[in-house]
Amino acid sequence: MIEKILIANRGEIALRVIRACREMGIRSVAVHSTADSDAMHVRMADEAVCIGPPPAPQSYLSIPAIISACEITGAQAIHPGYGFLSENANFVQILEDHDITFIGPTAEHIRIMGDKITAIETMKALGVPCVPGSEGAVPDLAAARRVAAEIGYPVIVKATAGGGGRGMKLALNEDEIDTAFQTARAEAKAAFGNDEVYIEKYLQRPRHIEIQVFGDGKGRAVHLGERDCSLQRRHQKVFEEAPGPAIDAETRARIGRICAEAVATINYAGAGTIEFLYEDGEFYFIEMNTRLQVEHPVTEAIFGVDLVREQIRVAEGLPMSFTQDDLVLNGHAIEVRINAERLPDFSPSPGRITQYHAPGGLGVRIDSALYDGYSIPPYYDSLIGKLIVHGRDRKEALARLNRALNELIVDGVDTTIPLFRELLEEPDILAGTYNIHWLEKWLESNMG
Ligand code: MV4
Repeated sequence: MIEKILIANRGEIALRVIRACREMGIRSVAVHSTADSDAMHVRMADEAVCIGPPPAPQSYLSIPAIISACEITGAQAIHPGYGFLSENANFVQILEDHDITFIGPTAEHIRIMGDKITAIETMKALGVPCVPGSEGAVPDLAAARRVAAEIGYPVIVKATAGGGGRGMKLALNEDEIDTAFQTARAEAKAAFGNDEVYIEKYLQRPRHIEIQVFGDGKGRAVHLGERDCSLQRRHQKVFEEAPGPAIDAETRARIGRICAEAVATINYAGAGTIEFLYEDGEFYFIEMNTRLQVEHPVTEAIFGVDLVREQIRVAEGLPMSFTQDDLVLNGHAIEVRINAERLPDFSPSPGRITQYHAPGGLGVRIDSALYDGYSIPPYYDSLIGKLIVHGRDRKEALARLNRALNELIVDGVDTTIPLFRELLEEPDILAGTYNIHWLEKWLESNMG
C-alpha cells in the first residue's frame, strides 16, 4: 500500500494530485524551487521540500534532488504530473532501481512511445490505423524522394525524437522535398541529438482527436472516448472538449475499442492518450502520450471518474475501479486554458495577482493554484488555471462556459480570458465546425 506520494510538479496539476491523495487517505509531499516557496501546492501538501533554485533543470527536472526528497520524507511513490519528468524513461528506470514506485507506465512503454517511429510501428502492428508513410526511418535524400513520390504530395517530414509539433517540415511538391528532408534532419540533430526522420502523407484539414485510454498493466484496458483538441496556437492547446463534436457513438466505440485492445495487448499501465488526425471520417494515428494530460478533466466530467485516483490504484497493483461497460458517457464538457499571457502576441505576463475570484455553481470546475496576492514567477509555463464546464449537451456546456467566464476575475496580470469571450461569439465555435488550422487563421484576421 502506498501511504505517501511525492508530487514532482507544481501549479494546478500538483493540487490535482494532492486532492486525489487526500480523498484516498494518502499523505502528500510537495517539492518546490526557491521561486515557489509561497506556491499553493506547498501550502496544500502535508509536507514540502525545497529542491533547488528557480530554473527547472536545477529543481523540478533534477532527478537527484527529487530522489533525495523521497528518501528524506519516506515517500514510496512519485506522481510526475505532466511535463517535467513525466515522460522521461531514464527517470522511471532510476526510480525502479531505487524501489520508488512511479505512478505511470513502465520505462519501456515511455521509451517506445517517445520514439515516434517505434510508436507508429508498434501501433500499426496492433491494428491501429496510421498515416500513409515511410516504413520507419528515411536514411537519405534518394530514399526521401522515392518515398514521397510513392505516398504522393504533399508530404510532411518529421523527426522521430520530435513530437508536439517540434521538428516537422512540409513539402508541397517534389521541388520542396530536398530542402524539407535536409532541414528536418539538421534541426532534429540540433534539437534532439537524433537526426532520424520519417515521412508521412500531409493531411490538409484534419481535426486533432485524442482517445483517452487506461490500462491496469496486466492486460486489461478501457477507453474513455475522445477529446477534440483542434483549437491550438503554435501547438499549444487553448480549448478542448469531450465528446468531439464530429464523432458519433458508433465511431467512438469503434476507434475506442481498437485503442483499448492495443494498450491491453502491451500490458500498458495507467493513463495514456492516443493522438489521431481525423479527416473525412478516417482516423490516422500520429503519437501516443504516456502521461496524464492537461485536458483530462473534460474526460473526467463526462464519465464521472477520477483519473488520478485510478492511476494511484493501478500503481499499487489494484484493479481499475470500472470496466468498459461501467463507463457511460454523460453530457458534454469544455475546458479553456487560462494563461498569464498578453494578447495579441501571447507574450508571458508574470506578476502579482491583485484580485482573484473563481466562478462556481452547477457544472463548473476550476483547477488552479492561484490565490489573492500570489505572484506568478517568470520561470515556468504560463498556464495559471483551467476552467472546465459540464452540461447535459454541448449547447448547455457553451452557455455555462459563457456564464462562468463572466464570473471569473483574474486581475494584476494579462490573461487569455478575453480570447474565450470572443471565441464564444464565433459561429464555427458555436457549431463545432473547426479543424487544426481554424484558430491560427482566426487569430491572424482578428488579432493581426
Ligand atoms: C501532421 C499534420 C498533417 N499531416 N501529420 C503537429 C503536432 C504533432 N503532434 C503532429 N502535427 C501535425 N502532424 C500529418 N501527416 C498536421 C499537424 C499539425 C497539427 C496537428 C494537431 C494539432 C495542431 C496542428 C497544427 C499544425 C500541424
